[in-house]
Formats: sequence, C-alpha cells, structure tokens
Amino acid sequence: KIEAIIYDLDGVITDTAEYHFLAWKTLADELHIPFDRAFNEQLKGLSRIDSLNLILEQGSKSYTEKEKEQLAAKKNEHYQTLIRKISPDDLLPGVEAFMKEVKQAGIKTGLASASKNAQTVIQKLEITDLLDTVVDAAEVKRGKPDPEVFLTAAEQLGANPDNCIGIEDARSGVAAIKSAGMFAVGIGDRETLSRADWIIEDSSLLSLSLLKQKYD
Ligand code: B16
Ligand code: MG
Repeated sequence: KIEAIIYDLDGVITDTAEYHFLAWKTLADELHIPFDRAFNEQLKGLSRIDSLNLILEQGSKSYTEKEKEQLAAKKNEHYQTLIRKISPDDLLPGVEAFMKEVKQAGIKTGLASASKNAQTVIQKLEITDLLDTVVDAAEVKRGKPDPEVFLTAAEQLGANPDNCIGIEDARSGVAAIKSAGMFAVGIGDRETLSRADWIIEDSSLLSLSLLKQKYD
C-alpha cells in the first residue's frame, strides 16, 4: 500500500535545477573556475555550501569561511533573480496532473527539498494546496544524501517510510530515498540515477497506475 509520495522540488516539479546551474556558472566564471553541465550533475540535491565547496576545490585558491559565506550569498542573489518570474507555467509537463491524481487517490503528499528557497518557489508555482507537508533545508541538520529530509517528511505525514515513494532527479537524492528505506523514482539520466527502483526519462511519463505496477 502506498501511504505517501514525497517529491523533490528542483528538477522534479519545476526546472529550477537549470537556474541553479546558471547561477553557479555565473559565479564560477567570475572566479575563473572551470564549470560545466557534467560537473553540475554532482551538485544537484546538495546544499548551497556543499555545492560551493566542491566548485572551489576545482580552483587553486583557498578561501576563508567568511569569503565562502559571501560567495554563497552571491550565488543565491543570482538564483533569486532567476526565480523571480516563476509562475504556474513553469511546472514541468505532467507534474500537476500527476500531483492531483495522487491527492484524489487519497495518498498523502510531501516535499523534501534541500533548498532554502523552496517555500518561495512552491508559492510562485501555486501548488501549496497539493502538498500536505513541506520540509526544506531550514528544517533539517543533514542534507542529501542523508535520508533526514525524506524521513522528516514521512514522519510529519504520519507515514511508515516502508510505504513511501520518493521522486528525485539527483543521484544524491536517490541515495537519500534509498537510505530512508523508501521506493525511489528517478527522473532523468539512467546512469546517474541507477540506484532508483523505477527510472523515467522525464516528468511527462509519471503515471500513478504505472507507478503502482512497479511498486507492487
Ligand atoms: P538553495 P532540491 C536543491 O534542491 C538543489 O537541487 C541544489 O542544486 C541546491 O544547491 C540546493 O537545493 C540548495 O538550494 O541554495 O536554494 O538553498 O533538488 O533538493 O529541491
Ligand atoms: Mg532536485
């Protein structure tokens, strides 16, 4: 029995993963640090500061904690400029229909995001009503791949993790779902998401009936 479905935000519900990439790219260029899409794959799902540390390791300079904080704040400014115009039109194809179908089926829904901007984004997308709980970076101590964010969402929903499904676009996120003891749906690249129990190429392929077949 599926008790709850817990969604990742960036890259699953909306394409903010692209905006995170562009914001990091701007910062990396300013610092003359090489940065491309392939490298960006490892950052998906990681916290802002963990992502920054990985990027800075690619350069030769070392930075103080204070400098790192300033750089992280700068990236967030770039990011917030990019997300300013987000609207319901930015929901990825098929996502809203799927979320509604899940709710109508009486399955609880939650959001498990590593982003401190998660609340802003879901308000702009106007999907607050489709989520029974929202857990974001502000609420958890350990980021993905630690299972804490998914386990916290399950707990808030009163659901047994064994009966939960997590949906992710990032390798670190799939790892977090599996460590939480949940069924993992991966959206995106088959190789990157190889640990997921069901992998689909993009969100338009989400279907509750198919998911139930895979889950059973
Ligand atoms: P912020 P998710 C994650 O969100 C992103 O995948 C990741 O790229 C980003 O660094 C992280 O949020 C932190 O975001 O800087 O807004 O706090 O995919 O877990 O919804
Ligand atoms: Mg994501």
